[in-house]
Amino acid sequence: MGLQESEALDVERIREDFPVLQREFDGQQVVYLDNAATTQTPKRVVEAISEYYYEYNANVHRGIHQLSQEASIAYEEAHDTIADLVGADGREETVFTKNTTEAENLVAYSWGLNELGPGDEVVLTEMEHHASLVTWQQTAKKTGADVKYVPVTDEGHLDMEAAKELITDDTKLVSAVHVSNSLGTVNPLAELADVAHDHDALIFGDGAQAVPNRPVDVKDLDVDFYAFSGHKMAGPTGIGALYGREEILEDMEPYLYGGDMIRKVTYEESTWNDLPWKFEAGTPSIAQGIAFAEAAEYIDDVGLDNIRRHEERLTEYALDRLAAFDDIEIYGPTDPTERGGLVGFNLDGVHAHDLASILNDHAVAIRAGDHCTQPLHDKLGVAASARASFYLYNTTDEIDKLVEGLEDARDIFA
Ligand code: C6P
Repeated sequence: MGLQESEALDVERIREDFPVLQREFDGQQVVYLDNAATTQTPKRVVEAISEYYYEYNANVHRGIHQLSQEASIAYEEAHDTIADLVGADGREETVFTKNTTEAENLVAYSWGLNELGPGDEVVLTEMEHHASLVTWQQTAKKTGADVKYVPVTDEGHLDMEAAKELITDDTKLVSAVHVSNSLGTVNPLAELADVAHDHDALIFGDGAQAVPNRPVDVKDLDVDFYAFSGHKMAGPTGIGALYGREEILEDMEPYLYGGDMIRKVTYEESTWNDLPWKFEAGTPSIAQGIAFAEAAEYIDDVGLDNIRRHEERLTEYALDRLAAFDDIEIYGPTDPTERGGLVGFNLDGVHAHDLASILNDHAVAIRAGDHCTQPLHDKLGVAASARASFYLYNTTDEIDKLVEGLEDARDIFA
């Protein structure tokens, strides 16, 4: 299979949008398979940033002058675009944050510290990223609440029967990763939301690995909070979003205090601005916010269903090729339609870091480590795993190069 053969996407055309993919190391063209960490940025997103700086760089919500008005409108409209991307009811439900991690912390500080107490429970999954796991673990410690974990089965799925037992009337929040960044598992978030709501608990969906590569509708999922990062969806670093149900965000305390998040300030008292600005204190990441919206439009133009199908196809191909070796252990579900576009694995006798280093000699970029899921790796009985993760510009030829690199690693360590 080659570059042209993707049924879902014109990959050859798409690759022209990403100049970095032309880079060569020692005469070898880079094969970028570290997209779950950060995706590459298409020209039009980079251009949105330079256009802002060249044409209308100014602070937002502060100036009467033309440049500030243009910047304010573009920054505000970026919220509408991001709201549309995930089916939120508008900018009121769409807070810009630095990334997914900050969105988790925003809810933990603003909601968790005020709403949780002794006897309350927060239910997470065993496959949570540290962004959620550490945040809720520490929030529980501060408030006296307990944390429980929905187990992961040997096949890499959430044990939903156990989830139904664990989520009780004591549960105040369920936080679950939508697509696991280590196993690739797509979790039944809507089903978890039903269980949480049956017990009057809120549910937080971590969409860092879902929004970039599949259609997401927060209303269909019926989640109360949902977070994602710009840099994993063809956008810039330094920007992400928190979706929150409007009535919940209205009731929440601000996360950071300062300029722009207030309505009226006296020496004694302050009142808060409208949503979402109540949660965006100080000068925000204006260029990044505008480029975030450009990235959302880019992936929407390509078609999120097309991206999902393309990733499924690449995942199926990678799973097939890797499964052909009996010294490779693959983590997560075996069915490519039940997982996102990434494959975590280990090659017998070769540490994941050594593997990544040998692959780097082949100009193949993968990630090795615990992928910020240390407890999950402990459960798998390994300190680290190698992970190849795909995006809309990857090809089966690139997966062949990954496999060539693995064969080289095997020869070196044999
Ligand atoms: N995962 C990875 O290589 P930030 O860093 O805030 O943009 O995203 C945090 C995060 C939260 N949830 C999930 C499921 C994630 O995958 C990530 C980021 C990267 O897997 C860096 S550890």
